[in-house]
Amino acid sequence: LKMENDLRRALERDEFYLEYQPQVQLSTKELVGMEALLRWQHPKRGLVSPVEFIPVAEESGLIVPIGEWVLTTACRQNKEWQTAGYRPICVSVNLSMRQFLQPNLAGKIGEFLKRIGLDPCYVDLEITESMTLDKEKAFEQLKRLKELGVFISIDDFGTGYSSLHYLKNMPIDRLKIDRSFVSEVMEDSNNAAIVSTITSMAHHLKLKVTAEGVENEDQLQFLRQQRCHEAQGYFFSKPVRAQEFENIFLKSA
Ligand code: G
Ligand code: G
Ligand code: MN
Ligand code: NA
Repeated sequence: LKMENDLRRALERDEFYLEYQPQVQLSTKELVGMEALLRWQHPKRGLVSPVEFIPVAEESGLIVPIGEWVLTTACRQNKEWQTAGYRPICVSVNLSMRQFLQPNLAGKIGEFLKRIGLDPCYVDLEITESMTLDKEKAFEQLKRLKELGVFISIDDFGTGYSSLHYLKNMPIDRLKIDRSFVSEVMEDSNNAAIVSTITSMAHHLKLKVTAEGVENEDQLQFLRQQRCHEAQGYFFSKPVRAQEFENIFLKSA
């Protein structure tokens, strides 16, 4: 309850900020995207992990205004960088369950993007497998978002409820292989088999596939051999603040 009250004030007190983590195309080593990750600088507790506060925000409904802040801030930032003349890249934003199930989500996002002048093709919405449990609702939401022209990714793929049926039928664009499979891919042959199978399946289904949590060159090499499209992880960079992202990744791209 204490955290809930603190969260309630965090938006107006400007305690949130975003970090960005690069996403790299493996065939060209080109920067193609960035994932926006929410950070909360609590005045007394210091930096609080989203793992701690997102569930509280979700439970209380505060995730809706907080998620809206994340989405609008990340999209404005992306537009700002395009206006500054950097080569356009896509920004990935994590959606929570409540946000995803909001009526007229696509309408609101569409209006906002039009207002700031950002092409929807530079926005990627990350949802998790569990959000598609209610198949009909999820299908309707995804259909509207796809009509809008944004990109849809399944985050943490392989850790949740994944029926092959929904992969075949849901209008999605990309699978993000969960980092638990990538992390030991060189040591654990089961992980190697899982990564290889997900990548191959993505190719057959004409989906993009991104590996998360890439931390070393060996993993990268393995992923290239599997023809995985993109990668993200500490090997390239941890998530960093906007200014640092611009200095390190945009100015050199
Ligand atoms: O960046 P970090 O490893 O601390 O993130 C931990 C978890 O919090 C991840 O599962 C990530 O998806 C989630 N997360 C980070 N930012 C957001 C956000 O803006 N919205 C939601 N719903 N989840 C987020
Ligand atoms: O669930 P989601 O994929 O949104 O989580 C992203 C989180 O994973 C981020 O909070 C980020 O801090 C973390 N992360 C990103 N790259 C790596 C990595 O290479 N290794 C580990 N252990 N965590 C990572
Ligand atoms: Mn994510
Ligand atoms: Na993940």
